[in-house]
Amino acid sequence: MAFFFQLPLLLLLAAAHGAAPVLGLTRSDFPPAFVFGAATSAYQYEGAVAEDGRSPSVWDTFTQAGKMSDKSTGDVAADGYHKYKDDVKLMVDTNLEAYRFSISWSRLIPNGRGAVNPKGLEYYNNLINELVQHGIQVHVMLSHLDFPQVLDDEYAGWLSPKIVGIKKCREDFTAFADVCFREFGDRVSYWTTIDEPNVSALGSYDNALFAPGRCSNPFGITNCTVGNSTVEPYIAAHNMILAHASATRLYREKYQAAQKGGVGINVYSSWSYPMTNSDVDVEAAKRYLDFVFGWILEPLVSGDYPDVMKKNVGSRLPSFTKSQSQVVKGAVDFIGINHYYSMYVNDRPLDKGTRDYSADMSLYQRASKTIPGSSKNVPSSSQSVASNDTLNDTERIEYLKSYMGSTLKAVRNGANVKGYFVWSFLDVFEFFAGPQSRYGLYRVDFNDEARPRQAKLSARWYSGFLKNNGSYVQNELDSTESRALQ
Ligand SMILES: *[C@@H]1O[C@H](CO)[C@@H](O)[C@H](O)[C@H]1NC(C)=O
Ligand SMILES: *[C@@H]1O[C@H](CO)[C@@H](O)[C@H](O)[C@H]1NC(C)=O
Ligand SMILES: *[C@@H]1O[C@H](CO)[C@@H](O)[C@H](O)[C@H]1NC(C)=O
Ligand SMILES: *[C@@H]1O[C@H](CO)[C@@H](O)[C@H](O)[C@H]1NC(C)=O
Ligand SMILES: *[C@@H]1O[C@H](CO)[C@@H](O)[C@H](O)[C@H]1NC(C)=O
Ligand SMILES: CC(=O)N[C@H]1CO[C@H](CO)[C@@H](O)[C@@H]1O
Repeated sequence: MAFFFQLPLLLLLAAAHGAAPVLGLTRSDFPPAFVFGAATSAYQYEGAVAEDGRSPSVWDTFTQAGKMSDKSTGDVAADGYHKYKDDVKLMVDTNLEAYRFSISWSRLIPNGRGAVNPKGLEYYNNLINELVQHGIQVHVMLSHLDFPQVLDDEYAGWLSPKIVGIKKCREDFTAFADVCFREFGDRVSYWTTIDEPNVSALGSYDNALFAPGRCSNPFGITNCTVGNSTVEPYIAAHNMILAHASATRLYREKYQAAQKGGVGINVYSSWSYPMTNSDVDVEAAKRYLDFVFGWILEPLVSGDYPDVMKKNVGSRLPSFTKSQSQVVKGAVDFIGINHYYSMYVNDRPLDKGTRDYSADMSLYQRASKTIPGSSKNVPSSSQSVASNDTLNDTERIEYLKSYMGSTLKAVRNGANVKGYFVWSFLDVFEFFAGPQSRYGLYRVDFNDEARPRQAKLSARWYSGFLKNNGSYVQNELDSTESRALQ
């Protein structure tokens, strides 16, 4: 099984955990077939939300209702729908070897199922052709948090509470995947079905940070009026796993022989460290991994959820029928690992009352061993880096160096890692904070209608690394720095 690391440019803890930069790291230290890329996603990048036949996704509804803390929307985002050709040129400047983007389901199939939108098809064909012509390997994500609003209206999207609904959701996702494999599979060999099911299940159905924003009190960030935080995240993730498996099976049966590609899923993957050496904390750190990775990956490996999840969640955790279990088991050609940071974990007795996913984990987590106050989401220190709008983003370069160095160590230790993708190629509309959060190698000016791009120092650095086999010779960095800052 192969792994693609897809590392968002967040901080930091990994640096404290043996991710020290490997001195003398060069492109050719990595196997030639290893790919270095960068990524974006449809809603975050494209804009043009009401253009050329695209129908709304749940994120349009969510942001247009003013649910982002800064009231921002992705209506224009980075305007990639109109600027993709220029962006591919920037990718060429960056010597990017691979690019991962996602397909807007509601642009390609506006009714959620049925007729394909010719304009949507044309856009993705153009983008893919542009990449192929420039020798950039194409990686496609099928579902990156956005989802046609019509399907949410019809059967609550990933929830599909009735059996028929569940089946239908799977059918619709598989049919969407089928269109993508059929139309683009001659040029695309790397398919990821679903981005971070954990994040999507919890953000959308537990804490309501993400569209469609369902939750039940007291678990949401808002006054919850619709949803059920104790059960819905588990149902959603269950359906995502089934949908993933179903699309994978379709690809294997219908396309793989001719197209020779593969299908994977990507998981959110913070590592955990026990806060103390006590048995209960060590146990809690393992339980954390079972909840974070195991929730999604254990079914794909063994056909069932981790035991500790079954125990703590009980009847709220859906179960796989025998035949579902067979479809799910082994349904993955590669795994994408989205890594942001690691957590310190303490045991906490299981609450007796109403529990959601966090409570089911039965632990406390915090981003720092020394700074108390646990963070439910990202450590605040990482937000400050993302909100730093400087072009002189030396911290981002340090972060990349250190993660790439650790990835190289893993490769040398025998890990079958096949690639590394930076999140994000350019600044995009971030799901957590709209345009306030900037992870891009390229800066996008969201205050300017034309959305101009500017290379950050990290783009120059990455470009040099990829081109010059060694690149971050200091004097070169100095000269690119002055160029980047002009
Ligand atoms: C929460 O929403 C409900 C239903 O819309 C409303 O009746 C209630 O007043 C709201 N509570 C608060 C604290 O806003
Ligand atoms: C959520 O679902 C569970 C299990 O069906 C049920 O016991 C609970 O009352 C529901 N909670 C809400 C807020 O609807
Ligand atoms: C860029 O940032 C680094 C580290 O913070 C600093 O040493 C350097 O002087 C800065 N360069 C410019 C041109 O501001
Ligand atoms: C932004 O980052 C630069 C260099 O990476 C640093 O010098 C500067 O202090 C940071 N600014 C803020 C507001 O954190
Ligand atoms: C790249 O650099 C490494 C280390 O300096 C060197 O061993 C290798 O031969 C170089 N490869 C190429 C293709 O230049
Ligand atoms: C346990 C775990 O990793 N949960 C993460 C899943 O995604 C949410 C974002 O919605 C994170 O906040 C959680 O930490």
